[in-house]
Amino acid sequence: MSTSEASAWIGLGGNIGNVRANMVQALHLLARAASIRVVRVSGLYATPPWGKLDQPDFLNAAAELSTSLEPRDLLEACLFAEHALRRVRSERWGPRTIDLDILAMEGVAMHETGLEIPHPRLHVRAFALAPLADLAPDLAISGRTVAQWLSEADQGGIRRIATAEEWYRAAAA
Ligand code: A4P
Ligand code: MG
Repeated sequence: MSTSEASAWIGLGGNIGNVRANMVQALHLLARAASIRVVRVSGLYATPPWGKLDQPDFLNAAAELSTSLEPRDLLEACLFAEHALRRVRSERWGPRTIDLDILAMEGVAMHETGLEIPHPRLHVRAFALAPLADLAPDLAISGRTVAQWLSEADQGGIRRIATAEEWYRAAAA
């Protein structure tokens, strides 16, 4: 295992229950791991459902982490936090209390069963790109920057409803 730290960006989303509280909790659970630091958090976005349309709007955000974990172990930490928040998987792209995706990781490009980094659908999803652009607009994903992908994506209905200060730091204080 590598001992040096790398930046990682995760996407948070959900559309059942108190999603904002679940996101704060999820970040606290990740930060509790000795090998993960939460460096910065994006604004909070209300987003229309993508993929499966007959479900409530989502809340989405992103966070920049610094971690010495290998990608598989970071995924395990994300799955653990989802499980702790009683995430129930029913249908693909269906409603959820919390979803944590690894969007990108510094120096990592992997396409393995069960783990792809950068996230394979990131560049076409404004709900993930908009919060990520708060943190890393110049990050290169598949040959373009996050800001460039966002400008080409369908941003219809996406609204920034709170700053990081309002939704995360206030809850953490
Ligand atoms: N997996 C592979 N790569 C990754 C990665 N980079 N990060 C695997 C996280 N997981 C990754 O995920 C299934 C498996 O993907 C994981 O166990 C892991 O091994 P899941 O979260 O159980 O399944 P899912 O989320 O239902 O499917 P999928 O395709 O990952 O869906 P997404 O991409 O998470 O999309 N609309 C709006 N507005 N906002 C949303 O947040 N989210 C979704 C779900 C659909 N529509 C949405 C939103
Ligand atoms: Mg997912």
